[in-house]
Amino acid sequence: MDTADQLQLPRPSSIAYNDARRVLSGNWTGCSTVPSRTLYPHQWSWDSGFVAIGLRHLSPVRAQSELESLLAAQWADGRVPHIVFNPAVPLTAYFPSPDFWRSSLAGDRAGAPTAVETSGIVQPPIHAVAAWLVHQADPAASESRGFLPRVYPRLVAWQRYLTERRDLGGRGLASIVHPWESGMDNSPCWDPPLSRIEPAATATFQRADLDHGCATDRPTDLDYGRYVRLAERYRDDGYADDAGRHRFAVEDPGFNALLAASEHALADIAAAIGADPYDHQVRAEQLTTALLKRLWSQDDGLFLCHDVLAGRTVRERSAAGLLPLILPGLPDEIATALLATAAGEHFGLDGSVRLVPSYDLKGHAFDPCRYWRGPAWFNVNWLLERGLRLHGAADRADALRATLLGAAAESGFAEYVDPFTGQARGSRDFSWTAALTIDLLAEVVR
Ligand code: 2M8
Repeated sequence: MDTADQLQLPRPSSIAYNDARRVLSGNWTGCSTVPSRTLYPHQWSWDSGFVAIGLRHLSPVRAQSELESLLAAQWADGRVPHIVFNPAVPLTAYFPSPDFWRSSLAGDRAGAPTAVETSGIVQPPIHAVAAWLVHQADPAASESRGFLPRVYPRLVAWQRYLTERRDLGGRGLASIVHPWESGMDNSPCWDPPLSRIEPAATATFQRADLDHGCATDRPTDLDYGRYVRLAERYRDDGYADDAGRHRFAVEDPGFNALLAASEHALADIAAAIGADPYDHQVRAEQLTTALLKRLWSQDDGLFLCHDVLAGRTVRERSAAGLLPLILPGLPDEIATALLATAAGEHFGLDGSVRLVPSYDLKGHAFDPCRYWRGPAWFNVNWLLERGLRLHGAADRADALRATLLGAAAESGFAEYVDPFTGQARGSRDFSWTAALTIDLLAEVVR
């Protein structure tokens, strides 16, 4: 494997670029990247997708390794776990630790690997999109290592797990079974379904996040108790996904938009390696149609979550509801309505915020500091930047790109920022913030 000082590909000369590169070098473990050396000292699933998208400009081999090390921990049922644990990291460094998830034992029937410990839940499926972008950055490097033929079967199995095992509502969409599966862990969208979960007593677990983060930026103990209870139940049920077993099942538009985008990417990958792209194209269309039919709210001009177990729409506006903008197959009137919503009073892209908040600026639960309840996140804004460009809003995309780059560098590559001021929140030297900075700068130079 190449070493940190080999991140030497030709690059735009900019202080931000070099600083971002330093963050990624510092967070590299030898085969993958930790999101943060302090708060998140293992490998996270969708983080690795975003990191690979940035790394492809620095070292295509390292970008490939980022994705392949994650996919090596895939379960036999196809799920790609949300955390792959590094055995060299002390158990107390992060909670819930491997001895909580007990994947190799509790996940036995679901086909958890035995060579590595992982969590048992998943995260949004950005991976096929990332693999295709990594390939495109240097097709020769990709072909010489057989990258696409190696990852394609694993990516297909991962997508099939989601479309087949996780269609818990039978409505053609994947459900998340834990708030952490959305990646937007503490969103107010989870409050109604979470309120039905009896929290684990705080005395029964020891949070590690508060050792590194400010309590006002992080979820409350009550929310944590509910996260823990849900994860325990899933684990004690052998991580089974059969009908009727889950206590939390929500169709999230952000998660499903990435699922559909990844089917488009799988179609591209299939065509590139001589496989048949047809099934992927059909699935991408079916997922887009299901998103429109099931989750679109004409009144809100936004996609909304659906609480499968309660059979109800969750009436909260989250940035996840804007993410279907990344899909090429959206009808024009839907894309136009989404662009208007992004620019309007709830998300402020008309200039009232620096970056799009994770949650409704006018919402009852809005908090500019607390984790996924208002702050702006760089991966969400990066996805929106692409969506704006895809749907003809190039000026807005350019402006968002400029603010993203400014806020990332000024905040010390923060995990998230206050959407109005850009003030840093959460951890600093955060990997996807650095990686997506590199990606945006590299794209400007092209
Ligand atoms: C956050 O989630 C983890 C649990 O997975 C945590 O709070 O401990 C989220 O922001 C998630 O989206 C992200 O992937 C993870 C690591 O950066 O941190």
